[in-house]
Order: sequence, then C-alpha cells, then structure tokens
Amino acid sequence: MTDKSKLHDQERDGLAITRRTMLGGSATTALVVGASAVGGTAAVLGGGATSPARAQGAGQHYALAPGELDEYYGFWSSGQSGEMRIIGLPSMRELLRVPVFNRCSATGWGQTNESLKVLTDGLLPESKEFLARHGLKTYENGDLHHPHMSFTDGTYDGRYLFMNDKANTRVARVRCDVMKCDKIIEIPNASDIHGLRPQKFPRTGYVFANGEHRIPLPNDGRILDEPEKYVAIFSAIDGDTMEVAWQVIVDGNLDNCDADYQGKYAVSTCYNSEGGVTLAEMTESETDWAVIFNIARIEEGVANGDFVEHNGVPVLDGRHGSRYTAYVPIPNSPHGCNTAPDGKHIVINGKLSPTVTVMDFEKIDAVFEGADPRSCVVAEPELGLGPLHTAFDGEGNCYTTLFLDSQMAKWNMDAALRQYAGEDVDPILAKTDVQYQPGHNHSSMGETKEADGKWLVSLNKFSKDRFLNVGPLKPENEQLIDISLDPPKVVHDGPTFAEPHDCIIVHASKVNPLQIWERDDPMWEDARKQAEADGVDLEDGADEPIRDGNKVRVYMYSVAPTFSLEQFTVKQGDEVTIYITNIDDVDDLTHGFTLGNHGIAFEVGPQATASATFIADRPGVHWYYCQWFCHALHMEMRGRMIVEPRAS
Ligand code: RUQ
Ligand code: CUA
Repeated sequence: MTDKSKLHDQERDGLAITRRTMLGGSATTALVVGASAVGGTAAVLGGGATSPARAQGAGQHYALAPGELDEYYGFWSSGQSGEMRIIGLPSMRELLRVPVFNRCSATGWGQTNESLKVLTDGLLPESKEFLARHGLKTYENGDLHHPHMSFTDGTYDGRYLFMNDKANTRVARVRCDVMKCDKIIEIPNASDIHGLRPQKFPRTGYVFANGEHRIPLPNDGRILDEPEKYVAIFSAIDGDTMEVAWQVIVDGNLDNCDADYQGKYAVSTCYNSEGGVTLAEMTESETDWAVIFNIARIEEGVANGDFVEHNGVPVLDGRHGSRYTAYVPIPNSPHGCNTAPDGKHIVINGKLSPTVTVMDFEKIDAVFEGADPRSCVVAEPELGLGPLHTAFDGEGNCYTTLFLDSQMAKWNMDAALRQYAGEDVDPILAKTDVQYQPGHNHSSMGETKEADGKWLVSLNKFSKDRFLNVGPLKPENEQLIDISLDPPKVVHDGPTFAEPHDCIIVHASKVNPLQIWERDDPMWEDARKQAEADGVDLEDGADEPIRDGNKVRVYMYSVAPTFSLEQFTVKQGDEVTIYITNIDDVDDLTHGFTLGNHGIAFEVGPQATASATFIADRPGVHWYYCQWFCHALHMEMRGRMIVEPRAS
C-alpha cells in the first residue's frame, strides 16, 4: 500500500467516525433530502452540507501515471457484444477482452478446434442439430449481462468467473489463471438466462441462474398459445463440473438473483405475477414477488425423488404452495437483487416502484415455517424514480441507481430500518447526478463481505452529449465515483461499446493469472492426444504433413520470428488441420497464424498449442503469416501452403 493510499484510509476512517457520530446524534438534521424531492436537478444533497471536513477531502488517487498499476481488476460484461472485458480500476483503462459467446477475429475464438470444443460440447443435442441445418457449429452471438467471480467463505477466491448468455440460454465459465473461457453449457428446459450469481458460502458451489422468459415444458410444439401453461425455471449449476444440479419451476418471470452469506437461501426477483405475455398484461398488477429458494429443502427433495426429470435434470415444482420456495410480495416489477455485506440483509430494487425493499435473512426461517411472507421485510425506503440496482460500501451505506432520475441515491441501511420501525428519520444521505440513466452499479469488493467503500462505477445506458458525436450509435458512459468522499463524487467518464450491463470490482490481490501457459494445460488435450497417436511431439512439430486418407495434419512450432515449416503441400479437397505450438517462453510473446484467403486466423500464446481445421479446396499457393507482432522480423514470419490441383 502506498503512503498516499494509507493516508486516504486514515482520512476515511476519521471521516467514518464523523459520519457515525452524525447519524447517531443528529441524524434528522444531517439527512436533508426526501426521496420524492427534486428529481434530476439535485446534484449533491444531504450529508455534504454538514460534514465539511469530508466534503473538502481531496478524494482518492485515480488518474494513474504511465507505468503505474491499478489496485483493482474490473470484470465487465459486454451485453450484446458477447464477450467479457477486463478493466483496470481506478484508471478505468481497458486491459483485455475475453471472447466468450462471440466470434473473435484476433484470437480465433469460435474457429480454433480448442475454442469450438468449449463452444459446442455443452450444447443440447437439438440445438446442435438445428445449428447444423444452418451450416453452423455453434451460436455466434451472445448477450452477456452478469459476470461474477467464484466465492469461498463470502469473498472472491480468484478461481473462476461465471456469466450468462441471455440470447441463447447459456452459462459460461472463465478460468482466472489464463483468462480464457473453458466451459459453456446450454441450460435445458429454461428460456433466456438472465440473472446469475454464485453461491457465496461456504463456496461456489452452485451458480444460480434465472430463466427469464416463460415457456412450455417441454417446449416441443405440443403447447403453443396457452400462456397459462408456460413456466419460468430457476437453475442451480454445479460450478466445479458445470452440470445443472437441479431446477425449480416458479410462478412469474425470473429477473435477477443473489445468494446469502449463510449458504441457506438464494433469492430472485420475479415480475409478471400476472402471467401475461404482452407489456400491458405483465405490468397490470401492483405487486410482484421476490422468490426465496430454500437450498437444503430443495436438495432434500432431489434426494427423495420429489421431481420430474426433463432433459436429464431433476425439475422440482416451486410454484405457490411449494415447500421449496417462499413468495414475498414486492411492489410492481422489482429488478436488481443485492445482498448486503453485513450478511443479514438483501435489497430488492423496485424499478417501477420508487422504493427498495429490504429483507432480513434471519427472519426468513420463520417464513418457511408458515409466518406471513412480508414478515421478513424490515425496511422499504422511497429513494426516487426507477431504482434498479444497489451497491454497498461495507460501512452500512447503500448506493442505488435511479434510472429515471439519472441519479445515484446514497442511503443508510440502519436509518432505513429505523424509519420502517416508525422513527422519523430519512435514510437518504446524498444524491449524485450521473450521465445518464444508470442500470447497474458496482462498488469495490461490494458483493463480498470485504466491501471496502472506495470506488463505485455507475454503468449508464446513455451518454448523449458527453463525448464527441460519433453518429447515431453512441457509446455508453461508465462513470467512476469516489465513494470515500461525502457526498460521493463523479471523477471520471468512461465511454464504452455495447453494452456492459454489469461488472464486479475485485482487489488485485485476489487474482493471480499466469504469465505464460503451462505446457500440460487441458485446453489442448485433444491436440496432445492426436499428436501422440501420430508419433509427434507438439514442441518439435513434424517435417512433413501426416496423411490419413484425405485428412492431413500439419504440426508446426513457432519461435520468433519463424514457423518450423516454411512450406507444406496438400492436395485439393484435403481436410487439413494445422497445429501450432508456440515454444517461446517469454512474457507477452504471442504469435499468430493467419492463412490468407481462407478466413483462418488465431492466437498462439507463449507455450500454448492451438489448431484449426479447414478444407483445402483452392488449388495454388497461399501464404500464411504471423499476425501478432512478435519480433523485429515479425513481418518475415511466414510460409506457403501449396495446394496441388485435384487430378481431373
Ligand atoms: S439487468 S439494468 Cu440484465 Cu443486470 Cu439490470
Ligand atoms: Cu510471430 Cu509475429
């Protein structure tokens, strides 16, 4: 830790005391602004006026000098771009893009045999057949909303990141040691996976995933326009094996979810209690639900055979009246679902209601014993228009995005509880304008028990006038907010391409990626086996293509600035597989392989093997070259594929 940040910590600790005193002593004078007041114009309200020491604080160090490293990794979704992104915080510099559900021109994701295995192995048989009929091996688009890291004992453990694909009902896992996706599964019986969160305790464990849209079960054409027979499905995926452990049928549409810090419950927001299929039908009723899943009871139900198997998965009935679930009425169409780092509370964000609803996990046991479901509600502060998601600072404060007001409301949990209990106190501490229309927000370590109250990012859906006009399609605007300051202050605007929904901010000490690949990595297991069968050592390559009928395998190694083969010859119509092993073992020494006029290009990291298969049906001479700058003679790193014409 630098002296500077130590200083900031001390400063913050001192200020936290100021704030605590302030809340304890004269809360009502400090908390000035009512929820319904002021809308979009209120820049900075609340505590600032009465705690000048804090307001005048210089804030934290966020603009990094060249060569300085960030303190946090940000793992970002990219929405309809289908990839995951890695951002450094607080600088907000984009560090890497990790292709997941998309096809990537730079890395060959979606083309190499290694990535195709990840992209195809977990597809359902009927999807494989459907895609094959369309000349595809896998889906080439995705809609990645929610990236979340695996947990051990309530905090990030740096093993994996899990994420959803809303577009094609999939869940993916990224290995944090190499920052590559190693598993993608399609979720059967459900439609369009939206909310996704890992189990926090004792570990991940389960990855909870919400099937958002309601569909017939099975969806095979027997039930069509009979919406009352459609269902939404909640899935628990085993994060170690990436298999669906069990599913639960619920009433309504599932939206977002989160888990507790005790390993007992998962909670999902649920809209469309009406069971409608049109917008008017879906928003008709004044209340929807938070559904609470009782994990121990569900596991018991699975063990006792209280399920129907669909597509190999035990599916339990969790609709109203079930012992596996509880439905807590929440004002119209709740959206975000966020467990507080106090380990006790969960915040359900109102969306169409100006309120957030706070439930107490300790009161949920009683609900499952028959108490009124609303008896676990312990606060319901009115914050402003369009509350979507809430983040936390670990000091008892909450930060809720207000989509319609284009603001972030900072409020105090304890004050909200006291207000609900009848005390005359306003829990709102400040409102900060953001530009514009925030969806998710996230604070540093905020979804763990180690929430540290330093930074918050507001992911705004519209940037309008904030950047140079680039035409009708504008970037989003992700704003960095210093929440060590009171009131919180926007310190940086970050334009970004379509459309990060969500992110997490993970302290760098939790993440320890490798510098170069390990040769025995499972990623190229198939290549290793094939080479063994061919009597070839991947690191030595083979001098000649290995022929097996019309299948031809070409083994090369790369070492800057050469490929081990400067040319090879195949016959027109051969099915050719090129294996490249990068034997350089230097940090950052990546090679690539591009085969001209064949649409083939991929990355080969230091010590990695990668391969691609294609039909060589263009007779003639085709150059291949390294497209990843690797050496002063990088431009010369090339060779020729000679394709002999088919004898006529
Ligand atoms: S959702 S803007 Cu896809 Cu996470 Cu809330
Ligand atoms: Cu190898 Cu460029």
